[in-house]
Amino acid sequence: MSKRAPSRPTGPPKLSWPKYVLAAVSLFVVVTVYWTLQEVKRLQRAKDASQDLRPGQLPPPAPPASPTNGTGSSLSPFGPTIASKAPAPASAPEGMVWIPGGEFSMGSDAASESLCGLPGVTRDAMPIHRVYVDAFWMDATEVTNEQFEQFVKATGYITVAEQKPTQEEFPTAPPENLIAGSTVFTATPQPVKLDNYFQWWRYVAGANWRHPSGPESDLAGRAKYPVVQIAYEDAVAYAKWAGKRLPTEAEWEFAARGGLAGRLYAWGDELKPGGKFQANIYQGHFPVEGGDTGEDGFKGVAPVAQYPPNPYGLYDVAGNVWEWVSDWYRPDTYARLKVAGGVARNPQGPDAPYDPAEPTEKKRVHRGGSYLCTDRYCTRYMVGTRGKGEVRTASNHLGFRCVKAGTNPGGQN
Ligand SMILES: [Ca+2]
Repeated sequence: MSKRAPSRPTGPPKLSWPKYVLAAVSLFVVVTVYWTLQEVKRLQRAKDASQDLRPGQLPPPAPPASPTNGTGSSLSPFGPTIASKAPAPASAPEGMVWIPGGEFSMGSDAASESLCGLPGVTRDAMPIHRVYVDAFWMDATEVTNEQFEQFVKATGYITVAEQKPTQEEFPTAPPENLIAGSTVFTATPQPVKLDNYFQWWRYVAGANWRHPSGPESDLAGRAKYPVVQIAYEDAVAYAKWAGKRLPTEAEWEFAARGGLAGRLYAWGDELKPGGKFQANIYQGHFPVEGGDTGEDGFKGVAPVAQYPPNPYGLYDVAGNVWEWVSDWYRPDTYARLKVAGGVARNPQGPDAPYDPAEPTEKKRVHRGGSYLCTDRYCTRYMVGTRGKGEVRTASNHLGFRCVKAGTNPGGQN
């Protein structure tokens, strides 16, 4: 049997080059698309960065979280606190404690940011920068209802919340809506998304410092509670009458840190050392009705000085009620000081306010957080973080304390 001849191809000869051309074209298309996408992303990043640098915008996102051990080690952006060693004057004004002044690292870093359920709320307290403040006296507690009452009795002062709003101030409001009152926290019937605080704040006619939650509420049994429903000018008027003034933001933070450096809280890095709360804040589902469990001992506001003081003898620098300080608010204040470099000496805040979120509002800084602060929404009971508020807007979680210039016997700070 003869060997079978190999079969011949019956069709046209098979060519391999179109396959290679097709593969090359495909590869070219894939590479081009990938490069274009990368370029678009790069341009977007450059655009975002330039927006970050516009006046009034937040500083760029913080670097990765770093330990806040406060030792000035290379791991921490915080340097040591160098408090003045000059002795306090012999006699202290009643109810005030001596704050020695000195140099410290001010602000809040990424470690604080990571502890809040809402991203971004502590970004305006970045970056950490060095500050020096002179020595001064500071009220050991927030100003109480009985103290504010003495002022009102002596002067006949009428707070902003007690005054009928004017048409000039609210040109678009119908006249029937111009009623004296103030903002009051109102728990929501159901859980809500935490993206709009108007859901739990409402304007209540007749709310003022004598009636903190509205006309039905009063100050019975509340002499030692912090006065609330105080607008900025009310706090300034009280301070002037008392021969004092409001603290600057830098004075407030130096005092609240109590000589410690770079800690998350006024008392250290642990929220509940030994399982014990150190401040009146909020536990439970915020801001739902019945959500405040009062695990820290208080649902709502507490009398002053219910928790241990900080090393300088100050009570309630975290939680209970927010406190007005004298600086205008800008989110980029710290970024500007950092760029200026060196040590900022007795900084007084920016010359004018600007909040990109509400550009027409004139806001000053609030510090310390309140009984409504929770890790779900506002963790600003952390000592380096900041709040803000329109100067004529009061509320039932906002009060103040005062300071007084200190004169050192040795003339050294
Ligand atoms: Ca509480």
